[in-house]
Amino acid sequence: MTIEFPPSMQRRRLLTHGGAAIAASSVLPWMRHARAASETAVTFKLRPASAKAAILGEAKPKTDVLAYNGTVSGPVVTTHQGEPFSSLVTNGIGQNTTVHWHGIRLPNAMDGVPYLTQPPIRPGADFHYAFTPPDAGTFWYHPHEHTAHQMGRGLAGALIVKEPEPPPFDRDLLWVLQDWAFQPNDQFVPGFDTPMEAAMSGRIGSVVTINGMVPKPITLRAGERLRIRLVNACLARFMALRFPGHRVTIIALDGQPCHPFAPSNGRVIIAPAQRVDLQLDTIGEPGRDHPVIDDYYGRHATYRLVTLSYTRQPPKFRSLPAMPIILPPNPVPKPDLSNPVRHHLTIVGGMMSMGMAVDGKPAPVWGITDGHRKSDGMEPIFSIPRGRTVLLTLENHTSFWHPMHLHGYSYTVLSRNDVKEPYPHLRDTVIVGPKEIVDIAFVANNPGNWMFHCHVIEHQSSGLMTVINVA
Ligand SMILES: [Cu+2]
Repeated sequence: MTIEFPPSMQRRRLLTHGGAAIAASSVLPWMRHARAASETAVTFKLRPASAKAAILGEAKPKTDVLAYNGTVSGPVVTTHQGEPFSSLVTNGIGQNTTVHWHGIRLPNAMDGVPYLTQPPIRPGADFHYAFTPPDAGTFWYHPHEHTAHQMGRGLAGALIVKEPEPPPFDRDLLWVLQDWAFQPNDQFVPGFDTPMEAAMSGRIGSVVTINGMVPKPITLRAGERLRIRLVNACLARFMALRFPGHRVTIIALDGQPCHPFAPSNGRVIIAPAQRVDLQLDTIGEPGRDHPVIDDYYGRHATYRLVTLSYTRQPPKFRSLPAMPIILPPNPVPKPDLSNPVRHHLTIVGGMMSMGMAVDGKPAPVWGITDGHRKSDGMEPIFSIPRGRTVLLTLENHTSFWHPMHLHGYSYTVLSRNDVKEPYPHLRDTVIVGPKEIVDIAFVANNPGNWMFHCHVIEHQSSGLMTVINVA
């Protein structure tokens, strides 16, 4: 089984070696003896730079983008659970940048947050990232400096950490989802990160792409079992994907395997920065087409994301659907809820709290408070003793949805509005709806200063961020 990408995205495989057995312990692999450097001398080179991309299809003019190694979305970085990985990033754009390896539980110095975990990578300079991913799953990478401008122009890519033993899917599909606001001349609408975008729901583009291109029909054969890895790399767009004619099963969230479950009302909700791994059994008839629909923003904004197009071949010999495939669990330590450290953070701001910007125009103000004070830049809002379980209550006082991302950790989502989650699961980015209260918990086993922020990028850049310290 291989991970399939469009031909334009195929890249040489990075680290290919036999799978090492992963001990299911709470000890993070980088704390164990790393393998000799000579065994893993391969370094994945990433160079963000200006490029032109055929986002709208080959027949249309190309769009000026920012791209890792010349492709939008970026090259698929494939690595292996528990094995050392490294990447040399050379800044080819005229602006500071960094790379954040979203969802990976890695050492703080490798987290890619400028002025917090590293100095920014200046134009022409480089930075060497190295870490050993403890968890197999679907992750991604993107800049954490001038994020709305750089990610909004194309800088984002998938990071796949493979299981030691490949799960028995017939095919493994990757869908990096991005959206774009185009002008009639096929270039981006200028003015990323505007006060208006920040005050509302962020920049939501009109063109949605899979792996950097307006999708063509995806060919399927009846009787196959597919893994579909969804990565929402949009600045601000939420999605609710429906697969009429199919039953889909969610098998992992934010890279972390979960107890397989059918999405509520058949809608696979995926917020900016979230990932969902689906099992889709191709139970359609040979020769038939089935749409994939996104109806997150209601009836008037519903559109067909892509068409699943069955070949005329007879079904592969198999009776489908069968039981869902359960992915092996990752070694994330279980929270001890008998005596947790408790904290409560409140999300405030939005349209109703426009402040005054320097130029006299109103500017939105978002923020996170602990009840006494508002978060202030890179100053930690609280500190947790290492090894303790944290029970963190997130309260959203605003009228907007916020996908809240904690760096360096995968946390358990316990409850919403005091109602236990039907399927307890791990996340690195959880949606906190308008006026909603969400309880999360994690074992603070990874020391450092970790960013905690909304992944609607325009919200983050106008204040919806803070830092949590693990001492
Ligand atoms: Cu937000």
